[in-house]
Amino acid sequence: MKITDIRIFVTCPGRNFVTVKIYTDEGLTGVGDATLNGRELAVASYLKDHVAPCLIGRDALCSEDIWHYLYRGAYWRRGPVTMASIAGIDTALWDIRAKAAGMPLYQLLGGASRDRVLCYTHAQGTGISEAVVAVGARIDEGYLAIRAQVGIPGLPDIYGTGVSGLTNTASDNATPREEMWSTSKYLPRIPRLFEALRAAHGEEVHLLHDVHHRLSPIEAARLGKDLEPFRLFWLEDAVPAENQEGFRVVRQHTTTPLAVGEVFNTVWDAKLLIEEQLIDFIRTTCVHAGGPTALRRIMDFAGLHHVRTACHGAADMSPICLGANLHLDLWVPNFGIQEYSGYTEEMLSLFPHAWSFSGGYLHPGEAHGHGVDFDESHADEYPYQPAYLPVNRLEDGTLWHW
Ligand code: KDG
Ligand code: MG
Repeated sequence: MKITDIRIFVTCPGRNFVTVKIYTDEGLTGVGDATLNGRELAVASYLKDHVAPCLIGRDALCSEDIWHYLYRGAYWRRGPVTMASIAGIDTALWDIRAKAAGMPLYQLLGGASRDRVLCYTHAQGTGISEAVVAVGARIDEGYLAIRAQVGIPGLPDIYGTGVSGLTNTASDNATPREEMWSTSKYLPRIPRLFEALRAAHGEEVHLLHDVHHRLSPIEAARLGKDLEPFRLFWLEDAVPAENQEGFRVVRQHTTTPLAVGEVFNTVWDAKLLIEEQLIDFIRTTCVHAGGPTALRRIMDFAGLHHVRTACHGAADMSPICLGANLHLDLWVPNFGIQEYSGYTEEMLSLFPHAWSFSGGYLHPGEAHGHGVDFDESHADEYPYQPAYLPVNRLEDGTLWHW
């Protein structure tokens, strides 16, 4: 089955998505997500100018060889642009393989290890009482696991509490919005949030929190310790993740479970974290970690070391990424949880999908392939819009981790 064409679409149905579509001489097509929030056009150029021309005429069923051709063949390995590009191609090729086999992708991976996939969603508030109400509303919608974020008095809107990070942020002037950060204001606030959440909603609901890489190891250790009475499902991205050794300090001091890895591109970024069992959940996801070929290797490696999976699933990865993740989630023996922050109707109309949500769980559906399509006939209605993630500064102006 020969690859006859590869087209790259950058569309903005509310936020920018990069979509790869591969066509074959047997009429089968496959789609993959290659979105890299804030750097979409770099990935689109990498794919259009450097990848697609080298793949025309190759066997669409040789996805393993094509993966290594793109990874080793570039000489310049790893990095978010390269790995999102490889992911777009690899996800589309797995879609084609599963359609050719006449089965949903999870069946090719080894079949279902569970009936359904536990997911978590987001809830937030500017104040603690608002966050308590927001978590309650999510519980009423059927969610069993909820990530809670809250604003900090004295700071304007911070990560996870308002529009930041969830929508395009710079369509007006195409420069990143600036936020403000204070660790000393943040640290005492978060235990109060979870104390209020447990008091209002009881012990059963799974509660999660995302630090978004902002603390030093010893500060993260302190926060983990302070949160122990509230039994979090996890504390996410407690320290900047490129400092793998930093997790040793956090781990020594707290029994709060730790999750990390949404910014990782390969298993090398998490090798020490996994081998030393410094984390409980690995957050690598299809689009940023090189597609199903690479992600399932990371998942297996994590399984050997008692680390569970927790694919990143914010809305800045397209519905194709979520669809592909769900097949891996249904199969992987060491599954933990799947992030699911939802999509607008407009987004879903461009990406018809077979997955479903019910009672706090997702299922990828039984459509052949990964079950998510791309309606290219409407692509022109959603042109790319310049947009960036925010940047973050301390109160004195020092640039900080966002
Ligand atoms: O593009 C960045 C977002 O995907 C990220 O900020 C979301 O941290 C995030 C999460 O846990 O979903
Ligand atoms: Mg996160």
